[in-house]
Amino acid sequence: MRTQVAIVGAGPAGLLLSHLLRREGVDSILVEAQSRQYCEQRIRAGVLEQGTVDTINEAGLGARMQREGLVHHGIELLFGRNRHRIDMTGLTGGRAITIYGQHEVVRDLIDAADAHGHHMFFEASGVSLHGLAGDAQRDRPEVRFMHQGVEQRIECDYIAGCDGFHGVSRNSIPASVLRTYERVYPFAWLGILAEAAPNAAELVYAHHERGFALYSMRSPSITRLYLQCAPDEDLSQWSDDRIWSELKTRFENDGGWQPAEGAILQKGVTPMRSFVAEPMQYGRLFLAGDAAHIVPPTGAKGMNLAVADVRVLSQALAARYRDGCTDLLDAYSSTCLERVWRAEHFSWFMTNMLHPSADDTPFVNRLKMSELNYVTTSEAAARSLAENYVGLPFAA
Ligand code: RFL
Ligand code: PHB
Repeated sequence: MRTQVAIVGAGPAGLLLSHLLRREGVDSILVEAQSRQYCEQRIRAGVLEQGTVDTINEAGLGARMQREGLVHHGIELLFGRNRHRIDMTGLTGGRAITIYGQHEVVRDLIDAADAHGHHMFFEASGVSLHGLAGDAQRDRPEVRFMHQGVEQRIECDYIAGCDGFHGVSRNSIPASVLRTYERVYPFAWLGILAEAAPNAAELVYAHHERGFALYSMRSPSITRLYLQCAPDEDLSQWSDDRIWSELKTRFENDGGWQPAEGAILQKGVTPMRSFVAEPMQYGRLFLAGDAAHIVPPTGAKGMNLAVADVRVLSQALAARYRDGCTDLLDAYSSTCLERVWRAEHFSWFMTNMLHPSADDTPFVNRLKMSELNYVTTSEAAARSLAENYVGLPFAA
């Protein structure tokens, strides 16, 4: 097979890229290791920045998100038994976030890809990348894989590595070329999905001496909650009763609010990591999304960064095919990394501020409380948090 851009991975990055390229008249073929159903049901992120919502709408893919997404204008920080609201919309000149599950985004993107006749291979195994170095005389980029027992090869001009943190793309780049930066946190999140109608209007990020807790939601009937836990936490030790009791303790407040309880539909443990690989390009291979960078979920930035990357990449590829100009492609890595490092800092900042850690000295504990007091009492500090949380605007 032959195409202009071979895309590896059907997460938000790979799927959205295939749509943005089609709209620019650029052909692509997408290769995914998992089944379509698995991709559509994987429960992950839930917060879409304004710029992510705008990008999905501009691509003509936002109809269901506009109907079912929950628009939020603020978040709450709970500490010292008090709830403090950050008025994101008021502090950012009208920007907001939308609560809409990542699996719903993925479902919408796959449905639209079907409708437009995108060429996609699910359940591909043994995916490997070849001819990346970019010397057009010698190297022809190629993606090889097995599909339904048949060996397949896609010849292409460029490969988009959108295959997440554990994919093959980043590891196809010679180690001597890549520089990586990493922090692994000494805690994780135990996340649940509960059949309970949300009884708070906005997300609640709670700092408690027993650990962080987050109140989020997916729809008018489903709540999503997280508890800070150990990275090697044994889920079998967490009965439903123990989870609810711990959540109630961590959300304790003088107003008496408690998260509404319901049947627990799903439980899981998410490790917390910050990671960046630079540069995000090697020859004909461009990394996008979690393949190049990971943020801890406290800043709700992961999926939004994936969307921002493919927005830049689609514009750069469009310029290359439209007028042969590779300036934007050459600048891809440095353009993306600017936003990536801002999000890395914000996610690290939110994570540190909100999670007590066994390693913290009493001095560090006091600093965290001071930071929480500052962002909830100083308009300047609150505005900085709000501007990062709703997401910085895209360059024109
Ligand atoms: P994905 O979604 O991991 O997709 C990569 C795809 O590549 C496939 N793949 C391969 N395909 C072919 N060949 C191979 N060798 C392959 N290896 C892997 C995989 O099967 C998969 O389909 O990466 P992408 O597209 O870059 O998207 C990134 C986001 O998924 C991720 O950043 C977010 O989920 C992170 N995240 C959050 N981000 C937000 O923006 N807002 C949030 O509120 C938020 N909350 C979260 C989160 C992540 C969480 N977890 C579970 C890590 C909350 C949690 C709990
Ligand atoms: C979620 O709803 O899954 C969620 C919300 C906010 C975060 C992380 C995850 O910061």
